[in-house]
Amino acid sequence: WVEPLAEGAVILRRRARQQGAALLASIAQIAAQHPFQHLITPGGYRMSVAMTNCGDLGWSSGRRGYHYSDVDSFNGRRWPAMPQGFLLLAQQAAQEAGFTDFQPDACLINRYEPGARLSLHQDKDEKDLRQPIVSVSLGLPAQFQFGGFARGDGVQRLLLEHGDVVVWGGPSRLRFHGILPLKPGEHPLAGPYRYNLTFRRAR
Ligand code: MD5
Ligand code: FE
Repeated sequence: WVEPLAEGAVILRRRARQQGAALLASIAQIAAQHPFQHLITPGGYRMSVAMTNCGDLGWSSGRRGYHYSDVDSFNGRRWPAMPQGFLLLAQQAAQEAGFTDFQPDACLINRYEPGARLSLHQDKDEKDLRQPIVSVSLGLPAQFQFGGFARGDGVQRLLLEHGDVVVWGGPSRLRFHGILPLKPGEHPLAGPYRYNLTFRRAR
């Protein structure tokens, strides 16, 4: 069932729960060829979140900035195709939230270990910001911070749990957001981690 969070943003609680094990198995397959990496920010910091990608394009960060690339800088090879189940889930969730014809070409896979966090930021490295972002949470729960359109605006907190799907579109596409440091725990399917799949139309 669809629960509006803000204009353009809806949460589909537990929407992906029944597919959780299959999604995690696909993540493991992708990571076997394209390992999770702690990327370096343009400011020179090592990210506490580890990342890999699938789809035509993958998000990356380095000293020269943030960008999308069709190859993994770890091994110079193209990212693996999005598994059919990833694409179907992203497209169905977008549709349920009112976004038809969502054609993601990038899926960033974030892995949070205990203490890992994502500080407040906006996602604006994509060409067409009218396209929504679909995010799928798996494994350990995390506190999500959901802010306004300026860094200093107040933030709402939202607990994101295994199987939760959020569609960020319309004006909410450009809200500041982040993840508070992950609390340690053990998830029956994901072990000590939280994973997040982020589906985007990058170009
Ligand atoms: C996560 N990842 O839980 C989040 C899920 C990232 C990232 O933020 O950039 O990898 S995506 C949450 C999101 C995306 C776009 C807009 C908004 C939230 N928003 O307006 O709040 O690992
Ligand atoms: Fe983000």
